Amino acid sequence: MLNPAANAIRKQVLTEDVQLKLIPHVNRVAVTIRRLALAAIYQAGSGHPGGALSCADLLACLYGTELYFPGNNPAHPGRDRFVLSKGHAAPALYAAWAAIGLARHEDVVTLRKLGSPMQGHPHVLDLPLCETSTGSLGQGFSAAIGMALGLRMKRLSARTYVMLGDGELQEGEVWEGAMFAAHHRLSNLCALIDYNKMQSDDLNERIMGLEPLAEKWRAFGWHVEEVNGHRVPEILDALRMAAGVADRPSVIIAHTIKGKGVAQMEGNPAWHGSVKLSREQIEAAMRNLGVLAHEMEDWIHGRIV
Ligand SMILES: Cc1ncc(C[n+]2csc(CCOP(=O)(O)OP(=O)(O)O)c2C)c(N)n1
Ligand SMILES: [Mg+2]
Repeated sequence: MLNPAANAIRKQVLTEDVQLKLIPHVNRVAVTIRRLALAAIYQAGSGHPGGALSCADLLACLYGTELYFPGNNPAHPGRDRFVLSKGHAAPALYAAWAAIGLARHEDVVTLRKLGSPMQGHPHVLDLPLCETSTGSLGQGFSAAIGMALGLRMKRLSARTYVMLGDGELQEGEVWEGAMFAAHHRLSNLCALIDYNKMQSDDLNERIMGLEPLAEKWRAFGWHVEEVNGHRVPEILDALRMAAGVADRPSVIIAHTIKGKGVAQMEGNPAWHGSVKLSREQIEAAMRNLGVLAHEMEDWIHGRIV
């Protein structure tokens, strides 16, 4: 069921004026996420590039526009929550913070270094912007559901967003959470699935298939939107539709490409992680992402402000 405001909100996203301003902005955020996440993984000598690149456009939509921080204060109790349940994509999360000015680019490239708060998986005690530690697949989803319930109990209108990998959906915990959230009609909860069709070493369908995925979520009592996870207008539209659903949680199944944006990585499970990028590989990747020769050193060292 949609609440009456939903169509109005939807129209707002689709007006030409909003599209003209918002979409180029979100696309720029996505480019920064991809470049900076890869620079960080290169500098660390280890990390998960494939799943960081596949979720970059989703993160750009969330941090570029969707997440609401009252007074621009990301610590405000009334802030929207975001949980990266697929915590191994942490470099993309840190890069998203930097892309909108919540973190410094130069800090993102300290990824996985001794003493850095920006470790390979997000740590709640080290990172003020992190809502809960993640990395053990499935757990972030449960924590996010608890946050959504807590917000409702406190009568706060903030929303909770949580991103899961498709391989992560093989965790039994996810389906217990899905039942719980639907039972409690947590309409302030929106899950995004980075459906890149791959997990660690191979295609999901060769390990443990997920289809029919949309039907499964519907059967569990969720509102389902299905989008191309690299098309910003589609993602924004789905987020608005989800915000308008009043009686159940929503899930956005985002069809994505693992390694999106970098030719050598696209659709190749070898780039899941944990991989070390050579100098030639990072330069080729940066060129794919539109970095010009004279900008190369600055991007690789996180010197862009
Ligand atoms: C409980 C748990 N089991 C195993 C792992 C190791 N692991 C890290 S990433 C990954 C694959 C995840 O695949 P997917 O969710 O599809 O992530 P993406 O394709 O977005 O990188 C696995 C098995 C883990 N982090 N947590
Ligand atoms: Mg995957």
